[in-house]
Amino acid sequence: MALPSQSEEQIQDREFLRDVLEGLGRRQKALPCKYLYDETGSRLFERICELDDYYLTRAEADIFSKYLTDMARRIGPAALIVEPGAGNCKKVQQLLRQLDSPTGYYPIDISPEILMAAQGRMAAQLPGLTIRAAVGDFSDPEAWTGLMDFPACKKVVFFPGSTIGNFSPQHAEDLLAFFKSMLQPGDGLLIGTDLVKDAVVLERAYADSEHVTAAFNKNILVRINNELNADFDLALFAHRAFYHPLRQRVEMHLVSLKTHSVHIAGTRVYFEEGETIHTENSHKYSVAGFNCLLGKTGFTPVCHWSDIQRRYAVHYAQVN
Ligand code: AVI
Repeated sequence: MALPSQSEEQIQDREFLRDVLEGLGRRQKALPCKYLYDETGSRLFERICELDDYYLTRAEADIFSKYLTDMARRIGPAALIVEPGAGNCKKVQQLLRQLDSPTGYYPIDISPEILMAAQGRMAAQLPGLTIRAAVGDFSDPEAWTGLMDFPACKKVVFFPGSTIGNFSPQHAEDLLAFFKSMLQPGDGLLIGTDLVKDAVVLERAYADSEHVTAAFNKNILVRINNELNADFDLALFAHRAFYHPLRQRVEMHLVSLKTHSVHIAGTRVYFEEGETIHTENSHKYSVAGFNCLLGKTGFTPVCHWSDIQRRYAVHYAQVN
């Protein structure tokens, strides 16, 4: 097999290369799930959200439609909504419309393009609402400094989509504790979690019959090929997703279908037949388990709303 022409020095995204080589150098090969989301990955994820098998998005939307008035009542008047990882800011709109005289909206996202486009759309759709977008990593205190431009008021962190599930339990605890550190007593957290359920339902959601999740998972290899001058043969990897009941999480892997090697910016990486690259965890919570996590991080669980089939929950918690 010919060595790729582009050497390590010519790669633009050094951090991506470092993370990939470090992850693929481990005994259990792994890649950070944040790399699933380039432009193609984000588009594939949007398609996943529309799949019948991926019930999470619909269950959450049903909960919001049904209990919006109650949520707005719990939050109360003149609140400032902060949305870490806001993306296209779509989900928050019906909440902002329902709230009594919201003080403003503060979306935080790493992508300036997506955020600016969303800010423009929202300004047109919700005239009169003060929006101040912050470009940055939402786990960095720097991204939250713009909150000081708003008058003192109740703040509510809005974190939908079961995004918290993609963090390990320890990182989820650290992230919630960080959110809490950015808030004051009486401020709130409105957060979505996927609930523990039957493994068959969970596995269908992450190994859908239309193979969109498989394409989403394999896209990480396409990205490594394109950006890190690698020669992954996609036909030699299969998508696998399974529920791990003890860890209460769905794991996503790419399985090597035969023993072979791959070059990444001049470094050779070996794969045994059946060896996997672990690409994502999606943790599932019971309501009691999530309340326990909230309690550990300085939040008091106030209430939660669930769909009829109890597949998903939206929790409201307050800072002690
Ligand atoms: C973004 N996140 C909440 C999704 C999830 O369900 O864990 C990502 C995803 N991965 C495969 N399908 C969806």
